[in-house]
Amino acid sequence: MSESNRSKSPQGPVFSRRAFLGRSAMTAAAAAGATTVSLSAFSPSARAGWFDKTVPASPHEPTQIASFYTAITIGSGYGSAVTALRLGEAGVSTLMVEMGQLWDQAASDGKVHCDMVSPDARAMWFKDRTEAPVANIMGLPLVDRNIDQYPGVLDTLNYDNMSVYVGRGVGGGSLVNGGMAVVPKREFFEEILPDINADEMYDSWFPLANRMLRVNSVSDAVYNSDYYQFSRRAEACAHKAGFRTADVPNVYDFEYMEAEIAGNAEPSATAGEVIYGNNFGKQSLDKNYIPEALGTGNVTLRTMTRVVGIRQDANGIYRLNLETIDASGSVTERLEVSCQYLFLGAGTMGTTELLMRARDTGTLPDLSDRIGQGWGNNGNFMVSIANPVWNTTGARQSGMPVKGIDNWDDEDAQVFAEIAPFPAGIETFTSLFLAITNNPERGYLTYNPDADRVELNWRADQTQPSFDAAKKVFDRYNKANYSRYRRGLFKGNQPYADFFTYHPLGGCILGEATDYYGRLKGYQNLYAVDGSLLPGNVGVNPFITITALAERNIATVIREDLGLS
Ligand code: FAE
Repeated sequence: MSESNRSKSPQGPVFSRRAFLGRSAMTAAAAAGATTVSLSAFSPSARAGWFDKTVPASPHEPTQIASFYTAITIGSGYGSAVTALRLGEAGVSTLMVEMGQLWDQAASDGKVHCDMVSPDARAMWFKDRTEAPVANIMGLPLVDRNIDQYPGVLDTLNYDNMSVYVGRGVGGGSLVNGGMAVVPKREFFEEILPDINADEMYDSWFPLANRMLRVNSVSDAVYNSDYYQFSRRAEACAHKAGFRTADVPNVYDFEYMEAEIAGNAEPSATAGEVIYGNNFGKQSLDKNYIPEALGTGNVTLRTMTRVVGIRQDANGIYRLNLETIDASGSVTERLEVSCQYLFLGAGTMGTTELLMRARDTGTLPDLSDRIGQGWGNNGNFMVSIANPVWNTTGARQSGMPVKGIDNWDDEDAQVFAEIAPFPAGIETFTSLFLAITNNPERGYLTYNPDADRVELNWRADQTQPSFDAAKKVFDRYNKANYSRYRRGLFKGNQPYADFFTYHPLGGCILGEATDYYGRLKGYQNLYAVDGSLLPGNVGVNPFITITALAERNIATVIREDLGLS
């Protein structure tokens, strides 16, 4: 863990007057759009469940946009949010296009997001049933629920042998993630990206990302509360087995969590809220970068609008086809918008899909044949452990992990296993780990013209290196603690989950499909800015690296390509 990640409290003021203006701009745009519960909330499907179902808010009507902007950023996750802010600060008229909604309106239960215990339509992006990563409690399928289709906050892209979880809405993955904000070990960063100046990254860009995202660490008072018994227990067991543990910083505000625990603030992380969004406490991008960007007065946000096609005119101008949808998913408007500089921040899967579609259908035929290559799952591998009865883990658990077993320096079993909560509301004697392993296996994406989407080519046996490494660590853990592997939590009844990832990376790798600043080969003024740039595996949770690289890249692009400072 790097020193810069150890700070106990967020450094420096990042809530500027500009962010305040930006937040007001978001609210004003929203107010101009729709009422909180509009007609579609009275649709037959909503009425059918009138007495027993929460009625979600109707998404805001999208803001009107012009036909040309100097720059467009696609998506509103980490890469896009950083890019939009820095372009806005440089005075560049910029449009940010996001397919999901702005999550700031309460549903009929008074809350913006639902929790994990009783999820509803708000949970998932147009699905009939939730798809929680831990689907069962002790073998019983008690976790997932049938839900109404709605533009919810979490999406699963299901491919053969691998499901990819992604966030949908203003803020992208920051809305649904566990907030773990980890700077990679420098040695590993230098190994995977040898051509990026590591001094610059570690002296400037990682600290900037930490500061902007308000990364902080758990306080002793919070860590010693009931809500982290699960973590203290697993740490003690890890130490007994001879492993080191490390702090895992987070963007969840631990002062807020302390107030939650004391009963002085609305509970969020302590009330089973994470993967379907947090109502309070989490510093997601809609609380920092995005309002800052809108507050510059140069950035416009268009929600519920998906970019479906990209082409280039002879004069170099990019033309984008957009589709706007409503709460039912029906297309309400099709429009075209153009720009001089185009930044793709639609996430690893979204950016790669847009580029492969453009290359393979001939609208941007000169894109590199490296696009779609080098996809990795960041070595994600979940493990569940059954503790002996004297090792209780607690009925009350905070949703934000704060510690991990750090076995990365062991060449035979390179594992960083974060101690994850299992907030079932009862004592389960279960410890859960999200292990990040050094899996060198890579998949690739192909564009399927019939389905008009990309397919992930990933064989089931490609998770074997993760399995082998994790097994070495947890066999030793179990032996020292009289614990054993716990079945009954994951699909397939294995004590581990290797069939999904929260961390899809690659597809437009720096230095392969792009230059070392994300400029896509074959075209000018066309950039990838998100997780697709990273080579499949960063050894830790990726959003700090995505943010820091986006900061580094856009600083150079603004200076060199736009001739601004
Ligand atoms: P991302 O955040 O995925 O944003 C892309 C955005 O583009 C989304 O809002 C999309 O809706 C939008 N989009 C996609 N296609 C289009 C289109 N065609 N037109 C318009 N908009 C589009 O991109 N990482 C950590 O570092 N720590 C964690 O604790 C952690 N926990 C996670 C837990 C979960 C459940 C999940 C799903 C992810 C987690 N991650 C975590 C991963 C992290 O959130 C992810 O790496 C970043 O969000 C990726 O950032 P990007 O900028 O690449």
